[in-house]
Amino acid sequence: VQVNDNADIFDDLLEELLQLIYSAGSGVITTVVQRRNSYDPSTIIGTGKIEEIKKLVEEEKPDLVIFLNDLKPGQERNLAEKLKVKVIDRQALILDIFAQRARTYEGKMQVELALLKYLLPRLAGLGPILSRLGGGIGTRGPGETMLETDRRHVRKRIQTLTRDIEKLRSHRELLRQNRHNRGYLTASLVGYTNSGKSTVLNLLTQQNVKVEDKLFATLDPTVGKCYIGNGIEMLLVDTVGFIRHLPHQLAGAFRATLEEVQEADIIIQVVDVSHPQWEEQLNVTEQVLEEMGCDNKPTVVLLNKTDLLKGAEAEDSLVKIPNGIPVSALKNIGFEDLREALVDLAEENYPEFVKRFKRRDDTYEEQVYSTRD
Ligand SMILES: Nc1nc2c(ncn2[C@@H]2O[C@H](COP(=O)(O)OP(=O)(O)OP(=O)(O)O)[C@@H](O)[C@H]2O)c(=O)[nH]1
Ligand SMILES: [Mg+2]
Repeated sequence: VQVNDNADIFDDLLEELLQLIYSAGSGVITTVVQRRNSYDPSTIIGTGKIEEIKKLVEEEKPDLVIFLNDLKPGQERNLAEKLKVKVIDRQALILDIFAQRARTYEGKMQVELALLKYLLPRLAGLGPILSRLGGGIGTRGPGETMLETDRRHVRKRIQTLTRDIEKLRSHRELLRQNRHNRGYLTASLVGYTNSGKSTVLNLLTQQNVKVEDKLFATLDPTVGKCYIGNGIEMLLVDTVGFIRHLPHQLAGAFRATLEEVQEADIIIQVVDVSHPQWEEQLNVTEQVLEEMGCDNKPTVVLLNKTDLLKGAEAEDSLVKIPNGIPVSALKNIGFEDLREALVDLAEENYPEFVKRFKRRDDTYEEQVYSTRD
């Protein structure tokens, strides 16, 4: 539903929703848009539109109808009853992607926690709708087994998960302190989802993080060691991608990743400058960094995917972000400039640390570089 408060970015939000659906491994039969001055409180769309969609549902028999707008539990129920099909919103879709991608023990706990918090207010009255379902989006995670149990059970599980995650958190805290003691500065790769963070990490650290042309390919933080020059070694941390209007359950739940950013000595912002909305994506990232109190950390901005740009366009992004470093992670272009910038940042901001831990072995540099290329 396009309303006044989302009118200017509506098309882009819709395009992103389609990408999210593909990233969840699903497909789109058809898209229906309604322009209104305000949402209908009980169903957000109007009665005429409901009839139209109901007909489409009868003809096309989709597994589910996904709304771009956030739905309240009651609205979701009303729509599902009227349309006779499962209805979910963008938040549930993002949760589903996260549920598919989480790999580590902690990642899985975080996702389960987020799913349960999302489901709790929706448990009443879900029975007949959910039981009609086969597989696919919205059916993963604890949803179906939780139906038989009651809400008290869910609350208890939420408590347990919260406590266990807290325990793991203090463990991670220790690991991080260890990094400093062992002589590493840490740089966090942050940026909008699909901007190329994992590709950069793989390139610089010879890791093998899964790179995909999908939103939220990375969920669990990955760390790799990287020699940046001048005797300085750095740990690079790959993180979950940012997206506008991240479901708040997830923003909280993915503290694991966010904490990595908060604890980082240096931030490497990765921007996909070939994306038509890259400036807005950069704004979203900066806003989140600001909310996390990380906006004052030493930062480099990587203008990535410049291989997809024509000459003049690349200049254009450089004019807008004068300190940005144009690179192509796919083609390994521009990374000497990144290394230099990182050395400068490290020496400027952490001089004591650099002096104390400088590697003196001259052959080191050659070794590292010869394994690359
Ligand atoms: N043309 C081009 N494609 C790139 C470049 N860097 C990354 N890509 C592609 O962009 C897509 C996303 O890359 P990832 O490294 O997975 O992006 P990410 O930021 O880690 O994404 P999430 O983990 O999903 O948030 C992949 O298809 C990459 O191959 C680049 O410099 N040029
Ligand atoms: Mg990634």
